Amino acid sequence: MEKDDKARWIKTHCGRFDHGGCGLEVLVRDGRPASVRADRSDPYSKGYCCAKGLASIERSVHPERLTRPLLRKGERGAGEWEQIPWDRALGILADRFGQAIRASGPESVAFAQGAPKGLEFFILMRLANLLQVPTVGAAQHVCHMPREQMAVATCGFYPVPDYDRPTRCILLWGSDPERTNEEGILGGRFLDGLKAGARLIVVDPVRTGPAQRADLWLQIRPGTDDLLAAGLLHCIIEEELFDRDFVEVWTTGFSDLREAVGSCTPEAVSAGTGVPREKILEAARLYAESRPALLHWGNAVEHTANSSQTCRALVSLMAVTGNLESPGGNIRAEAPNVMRLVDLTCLKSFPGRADKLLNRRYGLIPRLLTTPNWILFRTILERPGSLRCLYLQGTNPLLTCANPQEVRDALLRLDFIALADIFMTPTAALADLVLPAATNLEFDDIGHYGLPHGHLFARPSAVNPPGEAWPDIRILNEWGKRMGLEAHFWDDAREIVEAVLKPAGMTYADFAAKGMLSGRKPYFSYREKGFATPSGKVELRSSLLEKWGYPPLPFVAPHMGPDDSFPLLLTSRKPRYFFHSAYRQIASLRGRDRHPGILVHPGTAAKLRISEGERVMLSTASGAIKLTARISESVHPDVVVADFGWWFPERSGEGFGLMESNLNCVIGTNGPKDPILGTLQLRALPCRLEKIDHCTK
Ligand SMILES: Nc1nc2c(c(=O)[nH]1)N[C@H]1C(S)=C(S)[C@@H](COP(=O)(O)OP(=O)(O)OC[C@H]3O[C@@H](n4cnc5c(=O)[nH]c(N)nc54)[C@H](O)[C@@H]3O)O[C@H]1N2
Ligand SMILES: Nc1nc2c(c(=O)[nH]1)N[C@H]1C(S)=C(S)[C@@H](COP(=O)(O)OP(=O)(O)OC[C@H]3O[C@@H](n4cnc5c(=O)[nH]c(N)nc54)[C@H](O)[C@@H]3O)O[C@H]1N2
Ligand code: SF4
Ligand SMILES: [Mo]
Repeated sequence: MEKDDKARWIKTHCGRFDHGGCGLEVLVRDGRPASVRADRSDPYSKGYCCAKGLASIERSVHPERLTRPLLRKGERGAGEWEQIPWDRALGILADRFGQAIRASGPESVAFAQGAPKGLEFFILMRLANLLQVPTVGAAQHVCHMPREQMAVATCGFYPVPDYDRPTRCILLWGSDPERTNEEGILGGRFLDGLKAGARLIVVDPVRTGPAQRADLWLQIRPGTDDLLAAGLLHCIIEEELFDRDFVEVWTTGFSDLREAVGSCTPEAVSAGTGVPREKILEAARLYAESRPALLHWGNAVEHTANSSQTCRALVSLMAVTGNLESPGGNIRAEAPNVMRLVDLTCLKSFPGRADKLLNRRYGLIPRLLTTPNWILFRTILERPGSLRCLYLQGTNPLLTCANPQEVRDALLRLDFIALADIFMTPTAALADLVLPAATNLEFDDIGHYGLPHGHLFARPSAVNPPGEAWPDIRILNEWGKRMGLEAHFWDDAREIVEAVLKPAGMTYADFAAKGMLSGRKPYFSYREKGFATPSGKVELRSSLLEKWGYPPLPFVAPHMGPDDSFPLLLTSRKPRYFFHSAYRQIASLRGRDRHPGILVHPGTAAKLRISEGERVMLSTASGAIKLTARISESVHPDVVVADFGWWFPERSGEGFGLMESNLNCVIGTNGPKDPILGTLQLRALPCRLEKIDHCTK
């Protein structure tokens, strides 16, 4: 879209720095972005905006942006590229994928998606489904699917914390909304809840910002969330603090649950989690006796090999305390009346899909849209030739998947790799075709589509994309038409947002003017309709899991403990100033966090003779990386907390230092996995920390 040349402020929403949601105003002068600020009039973010949002322009005009389609010239990874026009790039995409599909069937090609950024994931799913391609690799097994799938199996919906109504207690579990705005619940909303008087319980091994504000901070030993959740259930049941009326009328399997958590006494839980017995009792009482109370959960509960049952136990906590669908508790947020996900993704065009998922070979739940990316890469290695072409969209698996060596080996086995990104990355460097994508300032997009909070945010473009960069949805739209799917794609990709909004009876211009669209939040709707489970009740004992052959009750899995070789326990969290592996090249953000670090308790550091700022070697049974020691009282002496997602864009000549500080180098893919969702053990790994000049490797 050509922009006029008057200076004007354009209202839009932040995106691609986390799940997004803050209202931004962008000053555009002569078609160029000149300034960005928080939109104080935004009803959701109310003027809240972080350093990343303020770097939106810096990202858009960054000199290292990819601006032309690039075709590999030399060896894979040699960094020699030929700039080619879009017409040729699309021709290559269509030929390579078309040939593979004709010769070996749609199962011989795959797509992969990173954390969804806007509508592009759903258009990618649409293309996959129309082509009957079952394999779309993604991180969902470690990001939202444990919570979502287990909640839906248990109570028929995904219970989101209700910050719209006053709440008396917030139980913040494994999330730090001040750093991450997990799922787009802005940290500001959490802080508003506290200001309005809610008591706060934080379950986190790190003394985070919220932990410092908390009435009760449970400094949990990493990876023992299943035990703590079972322990709270035990106390609430044994002390009869549960909501008796709700439990009697609206749940099944209460006595089975009681039995399942029977051995999780405060003493046993204290021994396993490291949380003092008194604090466990206090937390159980505070959460159960404050009505309403909300449980605000995060990604950390999805990073162990027992993620499903941990999430089941947490939903059970919401249920037995009567907080489901209760104002100020955990509620069901309906999506606004826009095009439904099944329609946008053309899910019904691919009837046998679930049976064709690679997930079946690993016995995973038959309800996932995507394939855990470790299964995708393992299949390439273990069944040579079965997968030939891969299209990666907004993902950098060499940094974000466990065992990057395995990822690299798998990528190199493929006949053809195409990838869309906004910057050159270590993964893009191995591709045959690299496509330049646009950022949210550069095209009209819809934020939070498909997220469970029931809000959509308008992200109208402020400027044109640099050079020949295209929005992902345009790339997919044009590619789809070249695959013979003209009937299912649009003449112009700009029609996509109009089509999505049509059921709401509005145009994109109307939506952009409104800024935000919210669905209904019906409280206590189960009283009329029951819960959307086979029994119509909250299934504390899950009949669906039982039917699919999994344990129907939450249980506590064995926890990996430190040993003589690996005496410490490693965990991690998301980077405050970056999005996973992205944006280390943005100067204003890099200036705030220059080097990959690891939090170490002063006592531990003293024992190891490690000082602040010193480079150290972190080793696990799977590998070793170098990090900078950050000595901090915020962690337990037995625990270290490493930064995630690090590579060095400034070192393109030496492979970006890919394996040097990449957290996933110390995380393996051979260990235990969650049997229902395939979650890898990303946290709570036994490890060792050494001075670099002392280390044995
Ligand atoms: N060890 C460990 N591993 C983890 C996690 C962890 O906590 N620990 N977290 C997991 C989680 S929750 C997730 S969601 C995944 C994330 O995994 P990925 O999504 O692979 O992570 P990113 O590094 O954000 O990769 C996104 C890439 O998208 C590019 N990008 C940004 N915007 C756009 C766009 O609009 N279009 C295109 N085409 N590209 C764009 C960025 O430049 C970046 O290179 O990682 C998972 N892996
Ligand atoms: N700045 C920024 N924001 C982001 C992202 C980003 O990369 N950067 N990524 C986005 C994405 S895709 C996601 S999924 C979300 C995730 O956002 P969050 O849900 O906030 O997840 P994390 O930051 O991974 O971890 C949250 C907290 O878990 C704690 N923790 C670590 N191990 C354990 C444990 O074993 N048990 C418990 N109870 N807590 C533990 C950490 O100390 C941290 O405070 O963030 C989104 N927002
Ligand atoms: S908090 Fe998230 S949505 Fe808000 S400005 Fe920062 S990155 Fe953007
Ligand atoms: Mo995520």
